[in-house]
Amino acid sequence: TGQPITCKAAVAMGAKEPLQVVDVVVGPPQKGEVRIKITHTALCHTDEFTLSGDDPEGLFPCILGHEAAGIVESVGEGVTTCKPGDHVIPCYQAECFPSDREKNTCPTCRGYSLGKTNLCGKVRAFTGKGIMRADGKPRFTLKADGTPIYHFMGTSTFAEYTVLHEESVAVVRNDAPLDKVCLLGCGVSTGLGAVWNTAKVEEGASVAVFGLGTVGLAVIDGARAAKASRIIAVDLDESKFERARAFGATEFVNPAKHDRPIQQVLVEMTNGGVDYSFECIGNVKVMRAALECCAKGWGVSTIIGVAGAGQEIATRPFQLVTGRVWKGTAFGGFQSRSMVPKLVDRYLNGEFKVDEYITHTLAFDHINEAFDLLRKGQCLRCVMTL
Ligand code: NAD
Ligand code: DAO
Ligand code: ZN
Repeated sequence: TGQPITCKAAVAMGAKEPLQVVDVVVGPPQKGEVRIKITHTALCHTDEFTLSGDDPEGLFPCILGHEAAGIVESVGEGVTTCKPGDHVIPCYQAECFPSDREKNTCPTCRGYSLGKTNLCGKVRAFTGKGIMRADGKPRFTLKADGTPIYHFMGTSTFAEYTVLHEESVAVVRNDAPLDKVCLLGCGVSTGLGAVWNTAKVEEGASVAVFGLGTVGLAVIDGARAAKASRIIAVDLDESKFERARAFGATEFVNPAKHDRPIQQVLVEMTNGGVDYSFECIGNVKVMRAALECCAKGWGVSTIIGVAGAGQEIATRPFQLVTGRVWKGTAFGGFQSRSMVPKLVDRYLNGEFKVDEYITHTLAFDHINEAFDLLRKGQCLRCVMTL
């Protein structure tokens, strides 16, 4: 079997500390594992959330990163769905194999669950603890003193080489530009899928989108592709409106410019409420507004934003009694390994945007600057080259 590889990784030594770009040793892939040369990685709020120390599942030292692309370097025993040289997108939401569903060997997926959810739990017990299934250990150690370094979300893409469970690897076509399709590993796919899979927006529908970052813009682009008739973009930062228009938004609302609740403003604008709304911020008060701006009888509100640990949502139950529906989505409801390659095809077909989210590019050793850009809210996606 393979040899350990010494390479650079950005290690989070502790909460709130800047990442340290240092030498790490990446063990060979064991049974059911894949070692990947990461070529490009972006970062997103979940990396920052864990680094901030607020993530109850956060472990240190760890290697963060979950929105990336790369090339398979080697595979462990028994791996059949990818081979060295394959271009891949790591998937933080894993997907078990059809044989698992048939034989009931996945702890969460059953034959009958197909199509009901993408939340496969095949490797969740390990990825949540930052370790690998084969031996319960991480594959990373610090070169300097051999300290074990935990994995993150089953992906750990802030490293030149990483090791994933086979269930977390989506193989994509070799002509896809890895510096762009890395974004399909999280935010863009999430927004598109929320519209297409979770809410199932239909032609002619009215849509309200709260928060115009990468996720909200992807919702707008997905709603445009679904031929929504009105796409109302909501953000406190009006500098976001121009880009939202380019993505397909038709109307723009700044809640701070109104002296009454934003849900009331939207209900008036739409003569009774929107057909679909999406919360793309992670603010529990906005989640309430997003539900309550929906049409009585059928309006569907989808929560995408991730709120801080311990926060709770509230509304009057009468909102649901009178037919509004509250939903949520993780990775846009896409079955990751099987659907991400199809998303790559559709992107290359020109069906939705990807390149337009990349507002910054940096070399990997400038990763702490990328975190600063994210914290300042000036950047949609910053793609780093390894
Ligand atoms: P972002 O920070 O780039 O965008 C958030 C936007 O919301 C900003 O434009 C900001 O100005 C705006 N905003 C903030 N407070 C507001 C308010 N009170 N009213 C109106 N607008 C407000 O974030 P992003 O990368 O687009 O991610 C959005 C959320 O989606 C995050 O919480 C992220 O963790 C989550 N997310 C969820 C999934 C999932 O699978 N469910 C996947 C990826 C990201
Ligand atoms: O617990 O079974 C589970 C699924 C956990 C993954 C859910 C992720 C949702 C939010 C991710 C934020 C962006 C990376
Ligand atoms: Zn499963």
